Amino acid sequence: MSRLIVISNRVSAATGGATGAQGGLSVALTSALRESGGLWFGWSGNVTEEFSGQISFHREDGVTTATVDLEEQDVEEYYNGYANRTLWPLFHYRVDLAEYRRGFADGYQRTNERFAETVFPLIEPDDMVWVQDYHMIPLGQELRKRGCDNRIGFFLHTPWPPRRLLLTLPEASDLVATLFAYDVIGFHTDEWLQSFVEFVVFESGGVYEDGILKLEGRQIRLIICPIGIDSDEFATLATGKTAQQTFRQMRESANGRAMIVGVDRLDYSKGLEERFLGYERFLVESPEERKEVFLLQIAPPSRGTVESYKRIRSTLEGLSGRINGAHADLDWVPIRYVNQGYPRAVLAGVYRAARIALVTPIRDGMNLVAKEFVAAQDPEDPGVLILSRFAGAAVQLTEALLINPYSAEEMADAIRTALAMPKAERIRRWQAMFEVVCQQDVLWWRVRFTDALTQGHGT
Ligand code: ADQ
Repeated sequence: MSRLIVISNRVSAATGGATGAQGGLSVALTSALRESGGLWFGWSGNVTEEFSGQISFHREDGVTTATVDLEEQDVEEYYNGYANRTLWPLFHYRVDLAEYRRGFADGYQRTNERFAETVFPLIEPDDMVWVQDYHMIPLGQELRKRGCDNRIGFFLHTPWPPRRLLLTLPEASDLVATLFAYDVIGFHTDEWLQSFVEFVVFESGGVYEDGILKLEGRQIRLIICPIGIDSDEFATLATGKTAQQTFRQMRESANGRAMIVGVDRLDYSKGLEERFLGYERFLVESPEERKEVFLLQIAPPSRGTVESYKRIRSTLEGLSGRINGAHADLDWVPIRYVNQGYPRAVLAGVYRAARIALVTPIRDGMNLVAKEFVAAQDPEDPGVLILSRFAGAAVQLTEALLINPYSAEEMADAIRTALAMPKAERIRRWQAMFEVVCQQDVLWWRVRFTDALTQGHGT
């Protein structure tokens, strides 16, 4: 068995990184790393005066992590800059928010070179290298330049944008070309994969056939590999003591009303503004039903130093204030808007107490909240999932009420449909979704990717 080397921007499972998917992801990767005796490399999250490439090793639960500090300029240009202000908005179709600056692009490239320089000496001849996410697109190529001929795979956790959107990025073709260094590239859905293929075929002259992309004398295997959650853990959490306690608290404070829940990082890609507007429309259109429900929106702030995140935060504060001001009564507030994170066990109890979940991103690579909600439900009396068509999860969770989040009307209709849905239908829909969530869990995802990497050595 080859050792697995995982490389991602942030390593620490406990402290939480940019993608926030630590729970299941770290469980899945940790077990693979433990079994294969590999290691996990990335940024420590710390800033140093001058980059030294000095690695801090840490060993816990049979897993070795190796981290490196970055200079302030790296963090500014690579992380806050190119990753969060250029690629993230662009990859979520928000060209209007994307900032294209040579300084960011250069800092991104430089930092990836630094990562490659640092991690390369740790890689042994038979190791399998797995690079995660948009922070590290050029890393594989930088490893190749240094003589690494190991199998190297790349997985993208976000959507891949359509060709014409990607073309707005000045260095798009060069960035895409760095991906040709990988042996396997994985996407959550066929849609993201096809967008990538279209770019490469049109702009770089590649040929795509039977899952293999051929160009520049190389063969790259492209796979659809939707990430899952640790469904066993989540279903167990949902009936545990903490979750039960939370469940009771929520039901008590709901006072007989149906709870609609939203749980998201405070990010413009999550469609929170659209969600509030859709919910407001429901309040206006359904005077009879509106006081029978309330919306609990949990949204811990993320990437708070970036201007577009400050803006979305203040927009949501304004909107929730306006909606509550216009509709609240002496004994009822339509939106409970909470800006903090909670332990997973508490979230599980919140999900279970909800009658409806609103998961309405304008774009999302996958969306794990949708899957966590499903896993946490009571099989005898499950809630209804209202899910954006533009989340990767919509491909698997077809029994959700699928909506277009840009349409407040569709959202309001879906809330009414969910409230009126007979128990038998709720159970039928939930069972179909629960089966997928359990079968295609995070372990399934990891094995699917590493199997492809084991077989698919590019030439
Ligand atoms: P994210 O954009 O962070 O991940 P998501 O998949 O929804 O989005 O994962 C969020 C995680 O954070 C969930 O596990 C959720 O429970 C947790 N979380 C959110 N709010 C929380 C709160 N208030 N308290 C505690 N925990 C909270 C990126 C991509 C996604 C993709 C994942 C994995 O953007 O599309 O699904 O990576 O590939």
